[in-house]
Amino acid sequence: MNRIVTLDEFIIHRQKDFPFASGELTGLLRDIGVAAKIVNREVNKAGLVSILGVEGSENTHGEQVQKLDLYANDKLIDCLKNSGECCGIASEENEDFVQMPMLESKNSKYVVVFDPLDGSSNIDVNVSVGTIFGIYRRKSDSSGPCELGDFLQKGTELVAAGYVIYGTSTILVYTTGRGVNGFTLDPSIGEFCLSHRDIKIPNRGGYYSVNQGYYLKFDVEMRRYIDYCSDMNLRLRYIGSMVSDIHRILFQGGIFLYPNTRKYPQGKLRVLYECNPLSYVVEQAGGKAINTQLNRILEMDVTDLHMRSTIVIGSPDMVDEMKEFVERYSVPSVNIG
Ligand code: P6P
Repeated sequence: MNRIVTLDEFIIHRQKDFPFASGELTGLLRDIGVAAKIVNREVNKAGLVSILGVEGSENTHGEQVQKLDLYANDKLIDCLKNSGECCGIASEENEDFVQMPMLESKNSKYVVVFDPLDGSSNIDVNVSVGTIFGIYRRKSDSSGPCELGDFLQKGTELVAAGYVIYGTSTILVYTTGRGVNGFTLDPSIGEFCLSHRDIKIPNRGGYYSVNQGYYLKFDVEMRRYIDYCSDMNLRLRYIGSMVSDIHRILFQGGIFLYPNTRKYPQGKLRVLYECNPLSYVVEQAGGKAINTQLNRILEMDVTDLHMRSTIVIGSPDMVDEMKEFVERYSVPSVNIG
């Protein structure tokens, strides 16, 4: 039987990969692990306590906020604030970035972005949800407060990224640019334990993941590709929680698409705390992530904390195939002056 390797032990051991690491990144990853355990506890008993149901408020995107969204957001901020390892955070639930108190002892070098509870509309029906996070090195002077520019960085600048999926088991998956590893929470000891070492995405898989309900609203090249997936007898799996759909694809192969629709002409998913962190993980596992203009997600300029993008992400051979459909069938937009 393999020896149990906890997340903390793994992070500290891997710190040696970063010769100039001062332990701050290690501390940040551990803080996120603690927050995930706290959120997991509430997600798992959401049906038992009165934190279900719509908070009533709306978040910055005009979406009804579930109480668990707010709870997860608060816990992540609290955990990151306590250790002083980061100077600021940007969250789906906050219109602007949040300045962390400048603890005298630390001129923290990092900022953290996260979607505290992705797919939260699934909470009430006990379907998997997740937390997505990314860590950037700040660009502003570490002697002062963080600035907007610290967050508006390309995905290629990510120092670390990952997600937690609260499903049949709770799994934390992350990368620091040297491969992808997964840790399953063992409730009996309250530790995330290494369960999926050096994850590699299959070159192709038997699933495609898209909201088929929007089919008639997709551009022609997207409809042609979805028809092709169906002709190839791929199975459609779409949970409405990006973390869950990407997690399946990471392990079984496949492709996830969220193209532009009339409601979301730029695409629905947010670049900073959904597309970039998940694209970083998928690329580190050998996959690809582009937008429907065929640009690499991680190289997109981030011009707003909540900017949205289309995304096509998953097994490399399948993303390449989809690119061929766009090149073959896309109708150049006619400039009518
Ligand atoms: P739709 C959840 O709200 C989310 O941001 C992603 O997790 C998910 O993939 C997508 O939106 C679902 O959107 O329009 O298909 O309901």
